[in-house]
Amino acid sequence: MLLNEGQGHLFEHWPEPGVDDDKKKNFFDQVCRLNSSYPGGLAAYIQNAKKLLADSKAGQNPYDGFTPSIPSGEVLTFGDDNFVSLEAAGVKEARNAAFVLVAGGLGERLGYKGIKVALPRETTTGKCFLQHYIESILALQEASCKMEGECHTKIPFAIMTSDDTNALTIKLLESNSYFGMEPSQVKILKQEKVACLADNDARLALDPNDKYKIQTKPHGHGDVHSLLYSSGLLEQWKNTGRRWVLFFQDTNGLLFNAIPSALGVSATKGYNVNSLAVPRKAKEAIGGITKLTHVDGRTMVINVEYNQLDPLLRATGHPDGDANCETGYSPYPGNINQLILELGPYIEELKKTHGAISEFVNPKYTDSTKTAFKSSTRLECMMQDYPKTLPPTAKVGFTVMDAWLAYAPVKNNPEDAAKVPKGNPFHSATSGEMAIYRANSLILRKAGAQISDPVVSTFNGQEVEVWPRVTWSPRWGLTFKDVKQKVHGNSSVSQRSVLVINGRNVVIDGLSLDGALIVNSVDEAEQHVDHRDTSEKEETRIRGFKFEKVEQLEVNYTEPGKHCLSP
Ligand code: UGB
Repeated sequence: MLLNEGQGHLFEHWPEPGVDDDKKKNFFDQVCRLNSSYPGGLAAYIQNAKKLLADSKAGQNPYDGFTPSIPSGEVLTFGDDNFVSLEAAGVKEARNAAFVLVAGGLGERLGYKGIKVALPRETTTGKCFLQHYIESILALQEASCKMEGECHTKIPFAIMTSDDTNALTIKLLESNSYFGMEPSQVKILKQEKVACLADNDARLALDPNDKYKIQTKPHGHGDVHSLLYSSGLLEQWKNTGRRWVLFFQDTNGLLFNAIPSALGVSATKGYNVNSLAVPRKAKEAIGGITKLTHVDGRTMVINVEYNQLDPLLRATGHPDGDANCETGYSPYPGNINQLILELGPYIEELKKTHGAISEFVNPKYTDSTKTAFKSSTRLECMMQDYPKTLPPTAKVGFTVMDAWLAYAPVKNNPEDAAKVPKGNPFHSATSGEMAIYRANSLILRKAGAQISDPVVSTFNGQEVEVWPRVTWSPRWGLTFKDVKQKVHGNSSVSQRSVLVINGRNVVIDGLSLDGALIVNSVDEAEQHVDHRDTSEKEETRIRGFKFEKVEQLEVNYTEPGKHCLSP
C-alpha cells in the first residue's frame, strides 16, 4: 500500500534482510497504528493530503464560492423567565445526556507544561478543572434524577486524551478517586497522532532522530468523532437511552453555568446540532459563527476560524473585514466549542462518514514558489466542523449567552495575554480565575444579595476586575433558580471578602460578610507574583498572584439540621 501511494522513499535506506529486523518490525507496527486510527486508513490519509496540498499550492480558498452573512440563533438573557424555564428543561434532560471532554491538547499557547485539566480553576479552593467538571456532571445527575423521581441514572463521561495527556489524566483521576464519580462512568479515548508530510506529493516524513519511524503530529480535536464512533460508545449510549452528547473543552471554568439552559434549548427546539456562542469582539482569537451561502444555493451555519473570517469578509464586499458593529461586538458570535448533538441523527451521520471530519492543511512554504516546506506539515481537523457534511434538512442552531456567564478559557501565556488589544478578553489563567468570581458575584447580585463593586488590579500586565472571591460547589448552585432559593436579599458581601459555599443545602440569610467565610479573610488577599519568578510554582506564575492565607474560619457540620453561626 505504501509503495502504491508513492512512499518508496521510506524504504530507500533499509539494509538487507537480517539487519535491523526489530526496528523494521517496529516501523510496521507504527504503520498499522496509523492505518487503523484514521477513517479509511493510511491510503485515504495520503490521498486526502495530496488533494489538500495541491489546493493549498494553487492558493485555493476553502470558502471560494461562499458568501458570509450574519446568522440568527437563540439569544438568552441570564435570569429572565425564559432562561429559568430553559434551565429547568435542561436539567430534566440531563439524565439522557453523555458528556465528552476533549483534552488531548497540551496548551502550548499557555506555556504550561502539565495537563490543563489539572490546573486550579480558581485558587480560593484550589479545585482543578477536572474536579469541577466532574462535580458539575454529578450535580446535574443528582438534580435530574430527583426531578424524574429515580436515582439509577449515571451520566457517562468520556475524555479524549492524547499521548501528551493520557497518563497524567488517568493519574489525576485515580489519585483522586475519580473526584466522586464511579470509575465505570468514565471512559478514556486516546487519540493517535497523524503522519507528517514532507512535501507537496504527500511523501511521509521520517522522524529526524529515527529512520525507522514516521514523524507524527496531532491531528486536532476533530478526532473525537471518529474515536467515539470506532469505540462503539455511541451505540452503547443509544442502547442505554441517551439522547444528547455534549462536547466541551479543557479550561472553561464557567461552562457549566451555560449547560442547563443550552441543553434546554436543544430539547425544546429539537436541534440536531446546537453550538454555544458568546458575543465576540472583532479579531478576538475565537472562531465566529457565520451563515455561509454558496453560489449553488447551499447554506450552512458554521464556525469560521478567526484567522479566516477577516479575509473572507474582505473578499466578499466588507472592506473593514472583521469589525465591531454598533453594539461594540462583531456581528458574528464567538464559537466556544461547546456542542450539543442529538445522538440519534449523530450516529446516523457517522455511519456514513465513520467520523471523518473535513480537514485542512497549513504548510509553511520556504518561498513563494510553494515547492518546499520549512518543516513537515500534517492534516488537521476541528470538532466544530462536524456540521459541514450534514444534509440541508439537519436542524443546526446556536445559542448565544453572555460571556461573563459562560466563557473564560485559560489559553494564553502572560506575555501574549498582556499584548491582547484593550477591551478584548485575555483568556489567561489570571482572567480565567477572576471571571469565576465576577460571574458568581453577578449571579448573587441578580439573586438579590448586595455584592460590592470590584476593584481594578493589574497582574502580569493584565488589568482585571477583582470581585469578592465567591465560589461554590456545583451541587449548591447548579441553576439560577437554585441560587435564588438559597440566597435571601438581606445578605451582603464586601469586595475584600472570600465566600466559599459547599454543600447543597446551605442557605444564605442575613449574612453580612466582610472577611472570609470558610476560607481566608485577608486585607491583601492576592500577593503579586511575577511570571518570571522561578521560585514560585508554575501554576502560580502564569496567573500573577497567590493568596496569602492569614486567618480563616472553617465550619464543618457533621450532623444535618439547623445550625446558627454567631459572629
Ligand atoms: N484538543 C484535543 O483534544 N486534541 C487536539 O489534537 C487538539 C486540541 P485549543 P483551538 O474556544 O477559544 C478552539 O488549542 O483549537 C483539545 C476552536 O477551534 O485550546 O485553538 C484541547 O485540549 C475555536 O473556534 O483551541 O480553538 C482543548 O480542550 C475557539 O472556539 C480543545 O481541544 C476556541 O477553541 C481546544 O484546543 C475557543
